[in-house]
Amino acid sequence: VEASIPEPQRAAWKKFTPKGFTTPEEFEKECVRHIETTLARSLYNCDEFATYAGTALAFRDRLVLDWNKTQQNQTFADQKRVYYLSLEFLMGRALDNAMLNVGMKDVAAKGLSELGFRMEDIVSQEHDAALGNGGLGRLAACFLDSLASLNYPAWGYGLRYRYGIFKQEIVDGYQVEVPDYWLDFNPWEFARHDITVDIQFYGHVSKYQDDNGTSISVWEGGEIVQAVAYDVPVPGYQTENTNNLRLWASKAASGEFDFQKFNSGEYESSVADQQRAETISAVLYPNDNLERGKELRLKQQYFWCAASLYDIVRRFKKTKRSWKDFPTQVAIQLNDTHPTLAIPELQRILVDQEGLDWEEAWSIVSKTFGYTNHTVLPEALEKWSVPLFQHLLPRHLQIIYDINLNFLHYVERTFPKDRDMLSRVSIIEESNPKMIRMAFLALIGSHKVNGVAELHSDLIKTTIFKDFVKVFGPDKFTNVTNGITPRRWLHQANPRLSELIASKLGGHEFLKDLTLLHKLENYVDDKEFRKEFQEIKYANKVRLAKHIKEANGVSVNPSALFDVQVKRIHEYKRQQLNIFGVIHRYLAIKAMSPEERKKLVPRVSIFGGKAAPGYWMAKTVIHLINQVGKVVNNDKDVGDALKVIFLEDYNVSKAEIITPASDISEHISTAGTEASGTSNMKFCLNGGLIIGTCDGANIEITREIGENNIFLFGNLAEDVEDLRHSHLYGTYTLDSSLQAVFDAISDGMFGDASHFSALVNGIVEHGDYYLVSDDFASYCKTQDLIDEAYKNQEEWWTKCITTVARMGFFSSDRCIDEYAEMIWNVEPLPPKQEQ
Ligand code: GPV
Repeated sequence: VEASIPEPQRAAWKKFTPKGFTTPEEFEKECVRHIETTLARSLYNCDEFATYAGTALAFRDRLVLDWNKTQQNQTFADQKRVYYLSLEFLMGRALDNAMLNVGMKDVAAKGLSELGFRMEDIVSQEHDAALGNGGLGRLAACFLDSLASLNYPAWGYGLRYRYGIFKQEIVDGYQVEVPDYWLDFNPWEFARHDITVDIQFYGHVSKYQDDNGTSISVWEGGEIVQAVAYDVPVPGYQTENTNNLRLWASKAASGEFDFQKFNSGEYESSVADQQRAETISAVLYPNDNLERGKELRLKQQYFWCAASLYDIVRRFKKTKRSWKDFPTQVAIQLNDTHPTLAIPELQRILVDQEGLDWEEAWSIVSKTFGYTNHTVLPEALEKWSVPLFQHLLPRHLQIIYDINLNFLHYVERTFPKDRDMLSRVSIIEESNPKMIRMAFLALIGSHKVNGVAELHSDLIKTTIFKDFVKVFGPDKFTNVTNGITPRRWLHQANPRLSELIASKLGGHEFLKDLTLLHKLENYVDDKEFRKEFQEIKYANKVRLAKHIKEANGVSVNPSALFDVQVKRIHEYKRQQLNIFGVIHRYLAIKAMSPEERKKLVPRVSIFGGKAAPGYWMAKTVIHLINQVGKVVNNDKDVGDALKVIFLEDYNVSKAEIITPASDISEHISTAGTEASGTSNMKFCLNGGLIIGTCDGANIEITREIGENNIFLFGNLAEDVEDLRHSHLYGTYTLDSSLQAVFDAISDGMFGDASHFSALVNGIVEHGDYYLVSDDFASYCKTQDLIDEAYKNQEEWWTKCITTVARMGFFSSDRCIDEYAEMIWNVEPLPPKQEQ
């Protein structure tokens, strides 16, 4: 690689390469310099936001220096890199993370206080980067943190949405969506106006003969949109290694400005055309575990895949290696099926543009990709209609047909007796219109397919991908159980617990090797340790109570049992089961004497989460929760015994306040529906217990922490199908306590009952698909067990501490090491030591 500054001049250059700050004074100098120059503010108009901005810019400078060195090191090292393609990166705030990762938070806190500000106030000025819906997007963010912290040469590729996930407001108990314009001030990105890719859409395919008489396909006509790169530095923890997250923004291609229109006075409509190009990356689709087949979404997917692959191929070509080396230099991981178009796109580049023959190209393609599946829910499996696809991406449709043809020929040869097999495994579903099954394409074009927890990885092999296990053999399928980064979800969200653990384990090494937590088992009976552990939980609850008071105007008792369910609102996640349980509890309280009520364990039921804007049932659940809260929280008979809170606009930064403050959190999906869940891991790591079904990662959490430390209930995945059948065709009666809850709702106890009839009828009349009634009795019984367990405080805290000690397995570092070894075959690249 050629340096742009000639050797004789490099000394001058190096002399002035910034070194960054190390003391509070040096930090203050940088912070104030940015406030006064970069931001053009002064002593007289510097508020908390400007101070946040100055602090962020000072740390950004530091990250950029590390980022530059890392990228140079990766280029010189010339070893295999990982590319993580995800339509969602739910990053949250960056400043706190950056300060902790470079080990300078204390320095900055001292500097800020000398300037007259408190760290907490400054950190909370930052707008969340919310380019994701829920678990899938947050997993991608945890993975970036681990990849950087473990020194893997890795890039993330995504879209730079102008609007992230909407902001949720609760108005009269209903969800209202407000656009999240987050780019007013974003110091964490670097616009690379010189790194652009032209992306083609529409048009047609022509066939030509080349000089040797072979026919070549050329995609012609249509329109061009330009992709512009925006780079976000991703710092590792206690390492100089700083990786890159490249996000693409769309704009009108240069030369696309319509001078015809301009000259004929249609200037405004010409500008409108420009804006149309920008809509591709304008907004994140707000659906979680649901696919809706919109053309603009397909455009987003192709735009992002094509830009990313162009970039990856361009970088590979600089190495001057032969194409057969591509899979030894490049690993691309597909985060769900959203980036599946990268498969036909790479095949197109190799065949149409680089002139490889089909077989050679396909062998490269199918060694390069790995595909992670995140759901078995049928409504979430992506399918694109063939006519739409034909219109937007005509050449890719041909390529997919050829991939399918070759694949089906192989299947036919291998299973000559099973005639139905072909239609079952075909990438094309023979419906009207025909549909392209993206999960099948992703699977066929990848060398490994993984699920995200053991149960889920088993389920994909027996349900949606059953036939493919026969075709490819079981070794193509594997499991990588999800994990979370302990840096954000322990050290940053719960600094006091992190320090307590460090004081016992002799330092913060556990943040890099979370299995070291097991040593905490030595302190389970340590009086002093237990006391501090409890005090920390209590302080975290006080902090959340303060937030609830400010946000909801309701006073909650920090000594009550905090029962939390925060996640996207979805029928399969069963917030309805939780709120029906709350109503059941309320009815029981109302039936008690004042003496009996005094003996109860006071409880605060806390909910949070967004509903997709078009998901009426989910919105009804939010409305019901708020209506129940209104009644319960104002009922003098109830007092502290029960409070019901819906926290508005649940997001990553709120999760950092909520997670450390729970006593019990709820992970109660119908068995077999939640692929993994990751917040279950976050709550346990912060010393909260969980109530859950035998689903997703709950099962492995139980195995790790022991079944005495978790409250499991409900039917098993293996029984779900039969139960559903019995609802529809068998003899079946509704659970009687649930009937009492429904009676209270229809009596109008929580307002106009007609508002909730669809919710109730889904269970009573339409087959109770999510088995709320089947699990209700065991859910309520388990909630009673929790009350009993909480009364025995000594045992309770033993459970909590033991849980933390046994959570080592669930670090996303373990996860990334597993991907690296089993799927990517990449090695870490430690930063070069400065000479
Ligand atoms: I597919 N997940 C998500 O957040 N959004 C989606 O569109 C799809 C999956 C989630 C799963 O629901 C969780 O169980 C899982 O823990 C998470 O992806 C990460 O794997």
